[in-house]
Amino acid sequence: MKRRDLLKLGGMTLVGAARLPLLAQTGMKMPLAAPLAESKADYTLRIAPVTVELDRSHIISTIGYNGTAPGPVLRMREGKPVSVDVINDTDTPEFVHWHGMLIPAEVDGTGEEGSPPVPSHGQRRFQLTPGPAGSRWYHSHAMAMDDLHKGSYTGQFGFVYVDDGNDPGHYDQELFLALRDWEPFFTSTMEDDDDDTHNDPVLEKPPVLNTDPNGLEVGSMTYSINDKALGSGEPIRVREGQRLLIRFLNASAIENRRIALPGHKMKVIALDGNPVPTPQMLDSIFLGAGERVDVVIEMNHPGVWILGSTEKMIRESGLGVVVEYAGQHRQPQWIDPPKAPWDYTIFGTSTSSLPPPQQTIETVFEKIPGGAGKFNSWLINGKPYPHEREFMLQQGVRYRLVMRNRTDDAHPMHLHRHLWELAEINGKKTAGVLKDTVVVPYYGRATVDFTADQPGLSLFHCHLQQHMDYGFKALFHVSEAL
Ligand SMILES: [Cu+2]
Repeated sequence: MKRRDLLKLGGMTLVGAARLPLLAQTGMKMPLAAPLAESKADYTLRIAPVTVELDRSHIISTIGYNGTAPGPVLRMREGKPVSVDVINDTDTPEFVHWHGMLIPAEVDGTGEEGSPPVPSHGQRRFQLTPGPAGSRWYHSHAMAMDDLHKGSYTGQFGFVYVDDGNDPGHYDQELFLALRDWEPFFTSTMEDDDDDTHNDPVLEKPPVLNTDPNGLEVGSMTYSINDKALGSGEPIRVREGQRLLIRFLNASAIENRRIALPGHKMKVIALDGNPVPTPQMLDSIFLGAGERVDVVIEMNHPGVWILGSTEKMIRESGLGVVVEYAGQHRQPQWIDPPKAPWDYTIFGTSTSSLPPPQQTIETVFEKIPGGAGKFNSWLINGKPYPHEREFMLQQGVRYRLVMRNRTDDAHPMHLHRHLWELAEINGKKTAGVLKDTVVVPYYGRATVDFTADQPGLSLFHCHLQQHMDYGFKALFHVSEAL
């Protein structure tokens, strides 16, 4: 049976009359005692309006999964096929994307790749084999354009942890913390300092800059970690001597973030869910939209602390959580960490254990200020989406992807259904760091290597929703090996 048939089987409406012909078609044997209509999926996600109580005086209304935002942490076993029923109680078709999973386009949850939508007031069953192991996540992949109540602006996000059964368990508590902003609005003054700064040479700065006025961008003034603003909800309660494993996710549709826990170092052990060759002890970590960072923290500095954004305004507007040692009662403390540029290459090694790339794909990113009327538009290689059959790849071939960012923003770039290995960031070489998203520094360059091992369409895009919606995406066509 082909994957496509499985999906058809899974995605069909649960009406008895429609069932039998499909089963006959696929040749699948189904015991009469357990008709599919009554078989329960391993997981169910219900998309519906939810309220999120950020704090007692601030309750927002959005769309979420299973009555909450973020949705439940789904734990799956690597390589063990699962079924997921997605029920859509809203008025618009939806896509549930499994970010970081190496799965067929049919179940990847991306309209551009041809994944079928979950119809409004309908449902669809997805069957997928989770992998690779590590911190993955699921979120809406619907287009939003100028509707800030759609796609990744809503509360449709949650963690999936794919377990390989080999967790050595060297920690006392495991926490899943998603960084979020809420109530987005259009603005012409993005006054945040989301740590886009770097001291590297600006290799891709154009000799002549486009000085046309910028279009409106998306901003926020309301933040949380998971569903609570700083100061509301329960603190993270710890004891001296404990080890905390925190899996961070930047689930923002809008911005990159820097996070610190004063008085403590964070040992970065995995990026985008994949263990790094060279773990590092750091004062703060940086996450582009869509990225995950796993850290281990030794609780060796008793007190009451704020774990949160290094930007005062954002932290005080909710992006933080109190960490309280047993027996300590005082005002939560914040101390600014030393400034340090984020450098992916320190987590790497000198030589790759993977085969060298055979071909190079060159990409250049540009912004057209006001190119989409009120908003900016974004070009890859001089063109907005779609790039008619521009990126034709062959299954099994290892590619080097060069991303040249000729804009004044840092862009978190993501390639669906593939894992890439960082090769070079702003001229600094590295190897062994496996990721699915990478922040390409402003006027900078990132180079990654990946094997085109998933046939079909794979979407390559900026993970900021507005950038993606206004042109910053392309399809890689991977032709099946003969
Ligand atoms: Cu972008």
